[in-house]
Amino acid sequence: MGQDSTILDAVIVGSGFAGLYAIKRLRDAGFSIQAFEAGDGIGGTWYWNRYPGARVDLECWDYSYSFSPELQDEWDWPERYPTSSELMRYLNHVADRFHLRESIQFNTKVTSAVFDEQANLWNVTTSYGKTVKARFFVPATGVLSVPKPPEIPGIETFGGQTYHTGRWPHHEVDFTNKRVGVIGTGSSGIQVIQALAGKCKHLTVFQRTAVFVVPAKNHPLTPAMRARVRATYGERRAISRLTRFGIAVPMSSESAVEATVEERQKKYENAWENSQLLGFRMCYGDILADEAANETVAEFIRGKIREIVKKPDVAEKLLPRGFPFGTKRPCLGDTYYSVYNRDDVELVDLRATPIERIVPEGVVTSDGLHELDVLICATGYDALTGALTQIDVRGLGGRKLTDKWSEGAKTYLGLMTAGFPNLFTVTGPGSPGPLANMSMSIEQHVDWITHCMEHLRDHNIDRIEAGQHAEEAWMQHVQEIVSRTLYLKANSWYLGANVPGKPQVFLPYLGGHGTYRKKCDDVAAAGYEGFVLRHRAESEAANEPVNAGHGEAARSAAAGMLGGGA
Ligand code: NA7
Repeated sequence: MGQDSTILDAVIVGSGFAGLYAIKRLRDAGFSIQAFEAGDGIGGTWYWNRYPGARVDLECWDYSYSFSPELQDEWDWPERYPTSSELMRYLNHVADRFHLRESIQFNTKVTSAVFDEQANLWNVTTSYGKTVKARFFVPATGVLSVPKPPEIPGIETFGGQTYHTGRWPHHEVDFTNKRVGVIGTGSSGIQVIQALAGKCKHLTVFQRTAVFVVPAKNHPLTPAMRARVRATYGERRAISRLTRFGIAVPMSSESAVEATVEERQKKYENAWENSQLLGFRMCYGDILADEAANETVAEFIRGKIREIVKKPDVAEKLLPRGFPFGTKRPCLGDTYYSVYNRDDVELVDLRATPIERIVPEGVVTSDGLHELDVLICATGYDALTGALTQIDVRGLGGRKLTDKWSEGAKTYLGLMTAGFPNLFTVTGPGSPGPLANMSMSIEQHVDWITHCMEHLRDHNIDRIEAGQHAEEAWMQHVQEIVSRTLYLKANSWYLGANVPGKPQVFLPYLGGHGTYRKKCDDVAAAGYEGFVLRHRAESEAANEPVNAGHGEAARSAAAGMLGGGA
């Protein structure tokens, strides 16, 4: 892009799904880039999440790159839901096939990124103390990458081994004859509990909130199954790009409350037997919007739990209550409820008997000491914003990103945040991100960012920034869409509720992947409406925005654009 060879076009942070694709796309477009990765290998979230039972909860056909038909055709997934090690194998293959490793500096944490507004450059400093200059800063740091340990008094005094699922060691952990405790029953906890039941001496599950767990129906894939998907893979991907969740699954527009009991039962039985993560949500159009509709699913699943779990008092504790189905991410598990029929698995309901402290011997709840040799914290992440706010990011006027986001993250389209020019957030807060197929969301964002950077290069524009009014309008729209749903009725990580002191703002955009994609494309086609662009010459002269004076126009354009709804 530029003349000075010491100045990069972009610094990318991370080498998970997003970082790898950003390296590929930006390099192919002729940009000079450097990626930094904190780990000593690629994989991002999957590099760190190697706990027993770790696997993705979307089918392999959807949770994988779509940019290369050759890659799609040559890669043989062994199972419907790949384990973390299968995903690592895949991502390493991608890195090798497209020669991406040469652009990554491993074992290197980005510690700060400071925008030089005279030069329109990001000064990016790493853990080695070295600073590189780049026109664009592209943190592809993931939405679930900063583990959130539980804040329990005495945790540091525990005498056995302590692990967090999101920072699992890269060596084998031996559980034979160990008394293992798991705190947390989200997706990670559910997976690790299923993997360890029967593989250790005794398993104690510390449950604060019972979640909905629906059957995974995971199975090995045969060549015939793969061939069937490949025959229409292009079509499947094309449909996925238009759908609400970025997956080609038909969504019913019928109402659960208007359906008869028999109709509902038939649909729900079918979803239970032939499930995938979205199965129940797809049964009726009002499940995520209407409490009575939602309760029909919730009660169906509670009925299944009562059937599977033999001890009625344990079944009662496992019944999810107090939040609508789907508003905390449902979990997948084929054996989860049945593990509680084992004598060596114990469920501790923390609502009835809360944890008081951790001592060298184990966990003390209000009903006494639970002795443990191993403590596994499956307590989730500082999601969506945690990784970016760990970096000391400073924009115009030296303003810290953490100050700007102190009352909740704000972005325009989840792509940029006002006051921080030339910084692109991949699947950032305000985009559908984790509420759609992440791999598809990542590709859509990186493609958009690449096109945007090409546009800037072609038009000699050296600065792009989210317009303040467009950002305000977008975040209002994000809130308006979620307020039409039941999502605000749950204390979820979508809201930041799991991190004490974090502002509670619902951050993912719920308008749907397809709708959102179109909005992003329309904005770009309209000359990056709502963004403020500045030509190089103008930057040097008077800092006059190219589309300044369009403030009101941008505002009303943004408002018009937002009219579409979910
Ligand atoms: P989640 O879904 O955030 O789950 C964390 C779990 O840990 C959840 O059950 C929490 O209960 C529990 N938790 C957190 N802190 C504590 C303390 N202090 N004491 C007891 N229990 C606690 O994280 P996951 O890693 O399982 O999954 C994250 C995403 O990865 C998932 O949504 C998928 O998209 C993949 P709570 O519900 O807050 O009462």
